Amino acid sequence: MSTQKAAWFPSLHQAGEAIALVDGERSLTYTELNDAVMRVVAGLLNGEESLKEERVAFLYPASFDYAALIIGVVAAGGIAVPLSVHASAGELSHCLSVAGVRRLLLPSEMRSEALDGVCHELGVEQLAVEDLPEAEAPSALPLAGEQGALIVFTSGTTGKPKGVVHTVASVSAMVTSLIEAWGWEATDVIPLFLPLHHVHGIVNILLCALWRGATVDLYARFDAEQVCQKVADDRYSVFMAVPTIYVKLIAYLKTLDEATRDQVTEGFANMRLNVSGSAACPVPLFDEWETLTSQRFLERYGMTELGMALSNPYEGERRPGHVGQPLPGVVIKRVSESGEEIIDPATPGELAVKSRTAFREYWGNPESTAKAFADGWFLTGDIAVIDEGAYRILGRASIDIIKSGGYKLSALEIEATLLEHPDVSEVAVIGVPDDEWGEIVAAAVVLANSVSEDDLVRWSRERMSGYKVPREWIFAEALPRNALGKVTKPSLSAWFEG
Ligand code: MCA
Ligand code: AMP
Repeated sequence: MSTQKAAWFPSLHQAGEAIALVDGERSLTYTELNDAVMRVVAGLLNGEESLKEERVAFLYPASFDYAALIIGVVAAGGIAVPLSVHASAGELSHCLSVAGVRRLLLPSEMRSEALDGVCHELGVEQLAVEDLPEAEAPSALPLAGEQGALIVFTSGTTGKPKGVVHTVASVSAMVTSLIEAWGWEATDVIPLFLPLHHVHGIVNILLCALWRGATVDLYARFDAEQVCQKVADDRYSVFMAVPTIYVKLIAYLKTLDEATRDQVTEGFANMRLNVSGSAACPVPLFDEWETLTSQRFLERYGMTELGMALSNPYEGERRPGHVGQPLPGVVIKRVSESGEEIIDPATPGELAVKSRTAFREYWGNPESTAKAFADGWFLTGDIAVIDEGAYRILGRASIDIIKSGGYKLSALEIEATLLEHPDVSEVAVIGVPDDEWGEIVAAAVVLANSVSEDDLVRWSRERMSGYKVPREWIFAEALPRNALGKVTKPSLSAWFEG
């Protein structure tokens, strides 16, 4: 047992024999988690005193190793770069090179010829957690608040995904503010089936639960049947998901016989909290969930760069279609296109935010970092009004940002990839409304040579994550353009409606 503790993570000192993580039949206590974290710390440092913001990437599914890495890399003074297990080799190459990664930790089953090629080209060493050298952890692990802790990638309206750098202070603030606002207790048990390369899964679920000494059940992916069995057993006290998952849960519940369905809905009813976020929760979904489970969603609004900014109250009125009020420590104003503050609550304005949870920079991209702020206010690109004291998100300022199943996707990034196809001469990508996914990706394509939709899909899947590949395609002679030659995307929506 290690006597060393990771200074920034209080539960590792306190929670002892309580269960931190459950993975199928196996469980890990906090003492064991601390040991695993300390092995990672010692192995990565291998005699050095600090990783000095080395970006250590990892490609692990939800697992004990993932948890030890995300805490251990930070405790050792490094920046944790959790990568998507669904990403293509090209997407991983972009992330590794933007973040300047030298070491990538991954289990052997995640290795591939394509990734070997990428790592060889970039000079990235690949190793598994068990390959880390056995070494002595240093006696002290001091951390400064402004030190980088985490890089998560986010799509923007320009170019490829940017690496959002959170610091020890901003991650700690995200976690402690949610623990306080949503009443986390050490007795809480939560399922984790969201991807572990985004803030929702990483911070709101994994880090909040572990920081507080609660228990997390790990799932390789979302599987309604698996999760609902545990819900029916009253295993969980807290549930957090994106709206698409609640839509899928309702569809699954409808397939069950009445007695089984009652057990599951009772399991949800018995929880202390159901949270919906990452995308707008439609009011009919809010109402249907309440009718089925008696749970009124706590809907909140967040962003990779900010963590959570707005939240309906844990105690008090939770209003459907609204995202509540600023969390403690978050200051929000709404601005017009010319940057002036909008005072009238009913006039739509872009949300501009100051918060101790805000990111430090886009890694290696001072230009984008500077553009993201106006006088110290982070510009979210989301348009909102205030209805009787509660914020309501109307949509995004840019048509080029798509939200599908809670994933934020850049239309421009998808277009740029499709244009690499030798038979594609023009392409425009938009999000079209969809009851299950919020929006789905749709592409209008002008071909230089004939190619089938199936071939284009197959080709795309090798180059982008499955969730970025367009679900709807229209092949046209030309795209609608304005006098300046720019594609008029709003008019494209009508094509897909047809
Ligand atoms: C999967 N597919 C998708 C998506 N996800 N297509 C479009 N949009 C998606 N989001 C594809 C799969 O590749 C699959 O294709 C097909 O859809 C059907 O898969 P299915 O089994 O039905 O779906 P799934 O694989 O179970 O995924 C659905 C999901 C997933 C569980 C809802 O999309 C998901 O985990 N979303 C959450 C994303 C998230 O955590 N976002 C947070 C970022 P095929 O079978 O043909 O391969 S936002 C954030 O962090 C901020 C701070 C915030 O506010 O929270
Ligand atoms: P990401 O950049 O992936 O972290 O996604 C953040 C974006 O998700 C925000 O800028 C919003 O557009 C959207 N979002 C998150 N939560 C909500 C919500 N409750 N309602 C509407 N949009 C949301």
